[in-house]
Amino acid sequence: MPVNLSKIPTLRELYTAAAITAASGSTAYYQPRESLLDRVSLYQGDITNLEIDAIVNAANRSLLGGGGVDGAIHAAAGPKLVEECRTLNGCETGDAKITRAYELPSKHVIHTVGPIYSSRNVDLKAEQLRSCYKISLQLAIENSLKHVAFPSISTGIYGYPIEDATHIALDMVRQFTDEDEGDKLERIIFVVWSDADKKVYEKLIPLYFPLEAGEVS
Ligand code: AR6
Repeated sequence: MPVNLSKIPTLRELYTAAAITAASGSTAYYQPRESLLDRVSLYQGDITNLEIDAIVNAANRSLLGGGGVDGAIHAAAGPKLVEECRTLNGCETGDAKITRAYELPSKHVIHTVGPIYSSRNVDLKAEQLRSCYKISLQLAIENSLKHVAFPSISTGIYGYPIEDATHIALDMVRQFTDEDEGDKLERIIFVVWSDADKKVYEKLIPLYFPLEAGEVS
């Protein structure tokens, strides 16, 4: 069942509904930026249903499909997706490549390869995960796409701790949207699957996308 952009709640809507509770001003990591509340979303559900410009796939280096969200995307897109992926010659960890989306309701799939987590080399893993978000956003802009939805990259089969990964995802997206080219993106959607992951995003979002002081939460 395709889900249209108008059905995906923005942060402003979530704050208003008290699904997200504002952090007090002093604890937020960034200044409030009013316009971002309408341009960033948190959505719980199946990313393959989103009827938007691009969904991001948490792929592996072969780009030829796998389990988790990757399996769901390939199953819903149909066999032409893997045919196009075969022409791409794989993808390095931290990089991203774009394809059409075939039978999916979205227009494109951005395939990125997150790091396989290990507690050794944490700095490298974090840098690779940041790069997944950054390069995916850059690819969207290069292709004149206005909406991008991210699953929680690397936090399933690849084992990245959800809180650490969520800080990275929110921080990278906030930094990117604060840069000039970030203004070209009309909607960035964080997609969560489990209730536990949703709670982590709800807790951390106010640190990166705070309300103006005095705004009702
Ligand atoms: N919609 C949204 N999120 C989903 C969906 C879905 N349909 N299905 C799962 N998730 P994972 P990774 C969530 O394991 O850790 C594959 O085999 C899931 O709950 O899909 O980056 C690839 O080929 C979790 O929060 O990706 C690679 O080999 C998040 O998506 C490897 O897994 C990411 O979990 C990549 O592992």
